[in-house]
Amino acid sequence: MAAPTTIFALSTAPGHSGVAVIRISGPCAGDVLDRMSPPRPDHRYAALRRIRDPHSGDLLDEALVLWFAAPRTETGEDMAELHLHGSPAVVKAVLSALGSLEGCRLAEPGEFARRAFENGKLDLAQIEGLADLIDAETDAQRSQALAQMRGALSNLYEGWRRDILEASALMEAAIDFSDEDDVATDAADRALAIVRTLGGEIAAHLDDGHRGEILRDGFRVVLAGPPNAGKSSLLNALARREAAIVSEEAGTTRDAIEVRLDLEGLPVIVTDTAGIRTASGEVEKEGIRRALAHAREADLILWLSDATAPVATPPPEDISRGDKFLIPVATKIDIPGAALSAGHVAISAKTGAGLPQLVAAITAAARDRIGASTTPAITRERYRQQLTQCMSAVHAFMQGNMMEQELRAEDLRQAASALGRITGRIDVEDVLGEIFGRFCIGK
Ligand SMILES: Nc1nc2c(ncn2[C@@H]2O[C@H](COP(=O)(O)OP(=O)(O)OP(=O)(O)O)[C@@H](O)[C@H]2O)c(=O)[nH]1
Ligand SMILES: [Mg+2]
Repeated sequence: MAAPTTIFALSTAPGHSGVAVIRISGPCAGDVLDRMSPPRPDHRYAALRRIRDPHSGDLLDEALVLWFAAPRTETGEDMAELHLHGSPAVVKAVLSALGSLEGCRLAEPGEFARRAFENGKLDLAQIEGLADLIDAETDAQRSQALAQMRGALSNLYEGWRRDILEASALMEAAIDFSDEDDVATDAADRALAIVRTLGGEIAAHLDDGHRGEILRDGFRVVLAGPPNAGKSSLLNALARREAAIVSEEAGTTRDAIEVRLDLEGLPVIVTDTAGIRTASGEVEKEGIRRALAHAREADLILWLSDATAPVATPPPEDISRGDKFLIPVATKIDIPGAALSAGHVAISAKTGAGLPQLVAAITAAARDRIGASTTPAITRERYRQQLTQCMSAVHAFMQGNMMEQELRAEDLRQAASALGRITGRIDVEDVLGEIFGRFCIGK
């Protein structure tokens, strides 16, 4: 294999900032420092240096420079960091100087993480945890992502894979000793016992109510109800800004409008939708179709009714999935004569009355679904698919005929491969591009 090229990129957000960090990884990282900011600091030390253009000798910046010698680095390669003054002009000048050096080029999105994976520094599940940590917006997301990056899921899945490999070894022994009945039966029984326990653990892990995925993606709350119920007014009150247009005209909202809230560390996405009624216009009809679709996919529906309306409109049958998924809300209780009905959270978007109670009810529903469990949860559909495949191989093994030892050994191989694909131990070429491509440049 040819020596890898040396890659570099701005690793902090572009724009004006106090500091901008450029990272360099690859065999020339040390030479780059020797040429642009000599002398090179000691391994893992920082030093103040003048950064110069390697060809003209022009002074580009004065900066803190760090040197990390392979293999104890983030990517496993030689690495350097330049902590420049955070101005677009400084960054541009230094990037262009780096690009002029032979063997150096700008990194592609996710390329630092990819090298860390290829050099065995992080496995795929850990890298996906790292991506989630960079994207985390709330405290609970941060803590889930950090645990995953530090190996919480990888350790769980690798532990299970080791159990399967142990069962596989027992099945191989059963095959080798198939003419000695007791030895073969004994080995197969022990394999079966291991797989049974494991099957129970994986089934419990899969049956998690999608809490890890909801935490990662956000708990989805949909504001629904008849036109003019006050949905957009409530959205604005929750967001504390004029996110949606409010008017006394019925049928104002057409497109679904989303705001993201952080409720006690839990990520909550609130969506305002078109008022549901029998509409005649095509645009409004499409708005209502979308409103119903959002409501069906919601983790929680707030069904709003105007407390001053003569008759309350009940939610349509096809969006109600039981009490757990719907909170009835009576709106506009500041208006004299508003009638309060039992079981409703009563609010006024105008005065703010009842909003703390409503927010508390949303937070409680989100906490109930996401939970505060100490065991790591499945955070991606990719893991769920592999775990499901693993489970079907485990079932095939448990239900299959133990006399057909080769077939049972094959079941176990498939179960182990499914788990290995999550951490990237095997067969992962097809998912790599997709996973790393979603990172920004410099990660
Ligand atoms: N007094 C009072 N008026 C309110 C309150 N909430 C909403 N309104 C009024 O009710 C009317 C409709 O409010 P919107 O928030 O636009 O209602 P909506 O449910 O989004 O309506 P559509 O988008 O048409 O479905 C507006 O004139 C609001 O000012 C409230 O708490 N108190
Ligand atoms: Mg509206």
